[in-house]
Amino acid sequence: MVWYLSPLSFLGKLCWVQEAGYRGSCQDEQNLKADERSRHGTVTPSFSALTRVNLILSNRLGSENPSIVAEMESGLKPMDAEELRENAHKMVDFIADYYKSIESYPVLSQVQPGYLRELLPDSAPNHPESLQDILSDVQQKILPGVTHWQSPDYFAYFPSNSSTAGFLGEMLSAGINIVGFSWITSPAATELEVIVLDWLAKMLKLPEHFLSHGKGGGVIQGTASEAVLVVLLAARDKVLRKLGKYFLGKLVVYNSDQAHSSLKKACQIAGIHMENYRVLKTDSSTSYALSADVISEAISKDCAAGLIPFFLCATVGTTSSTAVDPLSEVGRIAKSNDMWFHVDAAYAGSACICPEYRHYIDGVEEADSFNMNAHKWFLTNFDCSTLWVKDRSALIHSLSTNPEYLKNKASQANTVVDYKDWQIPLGRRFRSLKLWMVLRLYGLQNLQRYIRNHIKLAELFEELVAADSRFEVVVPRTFSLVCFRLLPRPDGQDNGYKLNYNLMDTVNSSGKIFISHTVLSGQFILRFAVGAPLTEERHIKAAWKALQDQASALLADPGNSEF
Ligand SMILES: *Cc1c(COP(=O)(O)O)cnc(C)c1O
Ligand SMILES: *[C@@H]1O[C@H](CO)[C@@H](O)[C@H](O)[C@H]1NC(C)=O
Ligand SMILES: CC(=O)N[C@H]1CO[C@H](CO)[C@@H](O)[C@@H]1O
Repeated sequence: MVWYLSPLSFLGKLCWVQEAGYRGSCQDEQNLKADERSRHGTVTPSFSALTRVNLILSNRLGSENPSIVAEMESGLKPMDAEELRENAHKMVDFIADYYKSIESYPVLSQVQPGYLRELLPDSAPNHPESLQDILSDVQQKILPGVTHWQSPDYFAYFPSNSSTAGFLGEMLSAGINIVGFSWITSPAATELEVIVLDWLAKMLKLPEHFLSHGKGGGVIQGTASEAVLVVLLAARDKVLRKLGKYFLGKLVVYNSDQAHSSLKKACQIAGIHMENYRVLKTDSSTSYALSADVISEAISKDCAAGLIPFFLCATVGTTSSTAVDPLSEVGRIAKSNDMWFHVDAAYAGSACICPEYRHYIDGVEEADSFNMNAHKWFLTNFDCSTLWVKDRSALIHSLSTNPEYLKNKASQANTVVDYKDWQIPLGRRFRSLKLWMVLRLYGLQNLQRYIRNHIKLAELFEELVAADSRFEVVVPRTFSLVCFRLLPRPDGQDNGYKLNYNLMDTVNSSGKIFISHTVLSGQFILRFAVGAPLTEERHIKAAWKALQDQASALLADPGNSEF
């Protein structure tokens, strides 16, 4: 087995990770583009964008440089240290320039579906092209199709705040490029992950049983979706080992109507029958948190019908409105029914490193597993989702394999962690490096300050909304997300649905800011999530002004009188 790294794929990775940009003047590029298009037509759709960037890079690099062309003719030299140094410096400049000018781009990409096929040739070039040309293409053709998640005017979904530390860790990981499935494939990768997850667990004051010295431990998954899938599999197999595999059709999973769709997908993958996937109702009386009575009632009903409740997922910081399920109560119900209790704190978990927000995960002691996305609100570049389990053997039981070709002394002796047995894929990246960088380069106090600052900015936005009687804040703000809406006219027909949809649509398509929406109790709600890396007070104020101006225009338009 050979895993292969070239400077070209390394550059493509840097570029991809950070949605890199390049400020170049490329007058001739336009002509070249038209020329190429007429010669080549459109691109084959089946390449992934990343593969394409790498392919373009590997084919173009060197057309300016005769020695590289000669090398390629006599046999490719894909990892030359000096070439890497030179080109990686250029790439870093390119990315730094992107961050410097990020505010000049429309936040939400303004392209139409299929735009890129028009711009790229339909097959890969035969001869190398230059890095300069490719970076020009990134500027001219790729960046217009990028939605700028790191822009200070980005307020949609949840943030994905990158940082210099996260970036450097990602860069180092791409540079070393190990595939760390077993301890032996790079002991440092496994051991650093164990240590860093223990550090983070202590910062969150997670219960001792999640730490590596006991029966539990932490692992980095790619996403919260993978995290919930692996624990669902562990829980499923644990109960089926007890009851027998024919009981699969009787297993019931519970979450609230505010929980993330990833659990539903996990059920589909894990073979849980969809009619046994329970979506429990929440409403404004609990600010959209699960209520213990609703859960108990659903469980009793299922038990009476001969079904087997086995998995209960609570959310701390729901995706719609950052509702917080009451973990202690929910956990006690799970325990008394012998169910696996999973806590999804993908977004809000980060805030719990601050003592004043830690109480939101009180009750996590009851949990069998706990998940938080460091790539959302913890300055760690995507992807890095941290998962802790109370009993790692359940996970390993479900996910381990032991083929001959992977056998080695350390694994056989059972003295090491082999993370391949804690996740779906075999191969895994050295992701702990970036989390380690973030923790070391910033330190706990700065990270706390950073969370508090975002929450303060969200508070400011909430105050601005509350001070304008045309608007309302829909649910109390808990973290850095504000849910609000423009109030409909009293005689409006659709309870403000169209009015608010149009408000979102016009501000988004202006390119000035990017917000998203949700629906709560049938109401169309606007979501304003603070947390992009460069957001400051002035961006909040400007965003609010854009929203107010648009609202005034919409309300003044006689065509909107039915709202
Ligand atoms: C974002 C989010 C997820 C899904 O995250 P991925 O890492 O993209 O799978 C799951 N749950 C909650 C509460 C989230 O906010
Ligand atoms: C924001 O507005 C855009 C452009 O009008 C629209 O296509 C998009 O659906 C909106 N974004 C979200 C997240 O709903
Ligand atoms: C390094 C980086 O980009 N992180 C930023 C994340 O967001 C906060 C608050 O807006 C900034 O202060 C950080 O600099």
